[in-house]
Amino acid sequence: MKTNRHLMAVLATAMLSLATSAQTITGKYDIPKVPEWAKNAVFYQIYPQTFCDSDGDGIGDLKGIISKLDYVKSLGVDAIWFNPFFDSPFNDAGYDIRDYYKIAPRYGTNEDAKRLFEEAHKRGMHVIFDYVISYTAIDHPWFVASQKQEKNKYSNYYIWTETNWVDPPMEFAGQFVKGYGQRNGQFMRNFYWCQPALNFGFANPDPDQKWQLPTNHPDVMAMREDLKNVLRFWMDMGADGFRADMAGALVKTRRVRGNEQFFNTNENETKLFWREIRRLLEKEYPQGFMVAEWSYPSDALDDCFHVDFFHWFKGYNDLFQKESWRILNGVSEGHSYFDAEGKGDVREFLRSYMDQYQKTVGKGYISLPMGNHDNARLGNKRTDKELEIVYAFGFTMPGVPFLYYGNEIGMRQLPTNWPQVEGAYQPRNGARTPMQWSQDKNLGFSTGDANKLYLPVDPSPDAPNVATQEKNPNSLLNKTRRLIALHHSEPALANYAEFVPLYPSAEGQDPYPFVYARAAGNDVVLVMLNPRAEASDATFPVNIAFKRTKLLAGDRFPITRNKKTGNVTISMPATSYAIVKLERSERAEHLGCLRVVGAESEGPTLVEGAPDALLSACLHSHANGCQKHQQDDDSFLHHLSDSLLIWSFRIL
Ligand SMILES: [Ca+2]
Repeated sequence: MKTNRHLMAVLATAMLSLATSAQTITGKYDIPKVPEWAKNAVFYQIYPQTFCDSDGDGIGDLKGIISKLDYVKSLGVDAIWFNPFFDSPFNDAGYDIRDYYKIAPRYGTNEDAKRLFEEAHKRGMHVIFDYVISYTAIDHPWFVASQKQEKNKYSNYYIWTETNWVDPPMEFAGQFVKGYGQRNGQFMRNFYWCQPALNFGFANPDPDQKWQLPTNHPDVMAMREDLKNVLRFWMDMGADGFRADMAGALVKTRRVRGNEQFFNTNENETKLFWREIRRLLEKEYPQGFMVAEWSYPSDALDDCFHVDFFHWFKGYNDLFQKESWRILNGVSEGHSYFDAEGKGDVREFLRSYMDQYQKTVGKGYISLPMGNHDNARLGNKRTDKELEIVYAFGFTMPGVPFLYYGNEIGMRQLPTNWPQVEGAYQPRNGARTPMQWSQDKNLGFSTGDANKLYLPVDPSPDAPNVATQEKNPNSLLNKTRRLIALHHSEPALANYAEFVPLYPSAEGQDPYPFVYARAAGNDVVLVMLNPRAEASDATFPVNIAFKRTKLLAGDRFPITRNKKTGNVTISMPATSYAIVKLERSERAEHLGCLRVVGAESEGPTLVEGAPDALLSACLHSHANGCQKHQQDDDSFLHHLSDSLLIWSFRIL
C-alpha cells in the first residue's frame, strides 16, 4: 500500500503538471453570448469612398457597393462593416459626422442605404455601420449651438471650460482648443482639433473645475439619449449592429493624460454606458452585434461589446508593422514577425494576447484585423505567398476575422508621397486607394477622369485585380476564399474554438516557426507558420494521440510524432505554412496516458506516453470488467494487475 500511495502521488503530480500546462489541448470551449448569426462570422470591411463608383464622379458610392455585393458574398464572408457614410465636411474622411441621420450625398441617399441593407440580407449577409459617438464634426448643429455664448439645450453637449483665459489643468494639456466661435471657453477635442468631444461627463470630477460635469448630469444624460436614438434609427433602417469608433474614452477623467484622453480613459463609467447600449440591443434588437475599437479586450468584453479590435497595441505591431515604412508614425520599432527577413519574435505578442485571451475567453471575441483604414496595407513589401501566410494566421486565430477590402487580392501600400486627402496623412492615404476590379480604365473602379478620383489607383503595370485573379485557381483571391471556407467548415477553426500556442514556448528557442493548436471537442487542427525566407525546424509537445495528419491548406513537409514522448517534430521550408487536422485513432479519447510498471518491491518506474499495445490492453481489460475508478476530474485509473497501472483521462 505504501508503494501504491507513492505511485498515486507521482501520478497526481504528473496529472497536475499536464492539466495546468498552457500547452494542453483539451478541446473545451465556451461560446460567448453573441447573436446566433455572429457566432462564427467572418467580416469584410468596406471603405465607401473607394470601393466602387457607380456614377463616374470619382468617389465610391452605395449604388456601387450594391453592384458588388455578389462579389463580396463570393468571398464567403458573413457580414460587412462599412466605414462612416454619413453627412460630413470630410475633414477626417467622414469620421467627422455632421448629420447622424443622413447619408452623405456623395454616397447616395437614405433610400440607397436601406436598399444596401436589404440587398445584403437577400444574400445572407449582415451589415454593421460605424457608430462614431465620442465626437462630432465641428459644424454639426449640436456644436454650432454649443459654441454660442447664450445658454441653450446644447451648451453642455460638449466639454467647455469656463473661460478662454485660464487653461485646463496639466492632465488635459494639448486636448483643448481655444479661440473658436462665440463662447468664452475652450472646448475639448478628439483626434483632430475640428472633432469636438461629446460630453459623456467625468468619472471623478475635480471639485475645483466646475466645468467637469458628473456622468449623471441631466444635460449629459440628454446627450446620451440622443445618441441612443441615432442607434435605433440605423437599426430600424436594417443594420445588424455597429462598430464603435474609439469606444474606450467616452467618459473623461483627470487620471490619465495626453492621447489616452481619447483612446482609453480606463474608467468604469465608460463601461457602464456601453452596458446600457448592450441592454438596449438585447431588449429592442436582440440580433444586434457590437464591435469595439477599444484595444483593451478585458474592459471592452466585460459585458459591453461582443468583439474588440485588438490592434492599437504593441503586439499587433510585433506581428505586422514594426518597420518604419510599415508603421503609422514612421518610426521603426524593430522587425515584424511576418516578414521574410525573419528577425521578428512572436512571443511579445503572445504575452499580451494570452493575458487578454485568458481574461475574456467565453465572454466575447478578440479580433486581430487583417488590415484596416488606419494602417498601412498588409501588402506592404510582402509577396502574395507572404500575404497568404498572414491570412492563414488571420483566419485560424480565435475571434472574429475582419478582412480589409482589397487585401484578398494583395493590394499594395501605395506611395506615401501621394497627396493626403481628407485627413488621411501617410501612410493611411496609401491604404485607402480605389479597389482594383479589372484592367479597365481606373482599374474598373470608376469611369470618371483619372485626375478626379478620390485617390489615384495603383499605377504599376502588374497591379493586382479581381478579374485576372478570378481566372486563376491559385490566385491569392481564390486562396483567401479557401481559407475563409476552411474557417467555416472546420469546427476547430471556429471563432470560439480553443486556442493553444505550442511553439515557441520558451526563451532561447528559435522564434520561427509559430505553431498553435485549435480544438473543438475531438476536432484538433495544428497551424504552422514560417513567414521567414529560411527553413525552420521545431519540436513541441502535442498531448493528442493521432495516427496521421490531413493537410487542409498550405504546404507539405515532414511532420513526425514520437509516440513515447508525444513530441511532434516538423521541418518547414522557407516561406511556408500548413493547416493540418489530426486524425485520431478510435482510442483517442484516452489521452496523455501514463504507464506505471513495477512491483512493489522494486518501486515504480514512470514511463510517459502510452504505447498503443498497452492502451489496447487497457481498453480490453476495461471491456472485461477490470476495475475503473472515476476521479473527480473525469479521469480514470485502470488496475490491470498489481504491478501494472494505467492512468488515463478523458479529453471530453
Ligand atoms: Ca460616385
